[in-house]
Amino acid sequence: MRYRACVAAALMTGCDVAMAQFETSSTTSSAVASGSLTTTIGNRSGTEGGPGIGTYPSIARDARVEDGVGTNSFQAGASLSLELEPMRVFLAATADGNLAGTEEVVRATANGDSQFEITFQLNQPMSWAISSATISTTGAATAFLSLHRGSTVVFSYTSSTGNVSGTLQAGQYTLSGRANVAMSWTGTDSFANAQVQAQFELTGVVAGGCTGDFNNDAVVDDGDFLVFVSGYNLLLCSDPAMTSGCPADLNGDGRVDDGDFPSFVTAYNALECP
Ligand SMILES: [Ca+2]
Ligand SMILES: [Ca+2]
Repeated sequence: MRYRACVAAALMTGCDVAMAQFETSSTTSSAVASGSLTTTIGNRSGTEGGPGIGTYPSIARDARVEDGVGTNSFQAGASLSLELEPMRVFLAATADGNLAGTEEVVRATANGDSQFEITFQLNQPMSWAISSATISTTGAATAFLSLHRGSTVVFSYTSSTGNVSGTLQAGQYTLSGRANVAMSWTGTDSFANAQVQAQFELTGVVAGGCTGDFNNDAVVDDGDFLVFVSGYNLLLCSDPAMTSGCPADLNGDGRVDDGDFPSFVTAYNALECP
């Protein structure tokens, strides 16, 4: 009842303490830039960067290297910014690289890598939303933004997306993203860029929801049992026919099997959500 009371209270007064998710999340991140030149008239190389610096609510890191020999040059950059609020994350990861040279270049590279993982726990079903996400690449680059529960993919974007939203069952989740460029000299000047920018938000406790209440009607009954049986028969969360988000995988191991059954039976026997 504590969370449902909290939702009602949040409409009037805010209820960050009980609903906060990202204050207790764990975060790993890094931004690293490196580049090198090997030419007939001299060599250069450089590396900068490392783990994202900071703690909740702000984590940031910028790295940039550039150097040259004669008319040849390399530039590489990586930038990371995470701003965490109790229920919201503003994230930005970018990487870029630039190689310019002449036939004197024997070998050249430019690498930028910015990445993060935010792991958080939901003790009750919650809804999420991304108001917009810019995910783009140019040249030899990759970028993604994804959310996993165990081995189950909730979403994984590799290009820009508009407004998207959904619901999450209770469990542990990892929000991750990466912007990466990895360039090698190909005989012509080249440029690459990758960026991931988005606002990810937990928008509230799903009304009446609890573990095993897949249709969010505040009871765990035969309506939910059908969802569980459907998932159980398919087994793998990766099965294209599985209900989106694989809600019946209650322990988050990517399968709906006997490991999930005891949790469901307990909720089914209790019938009403706490
Ligand atoms: Ca239900
Ligand atoms: Ca499972």
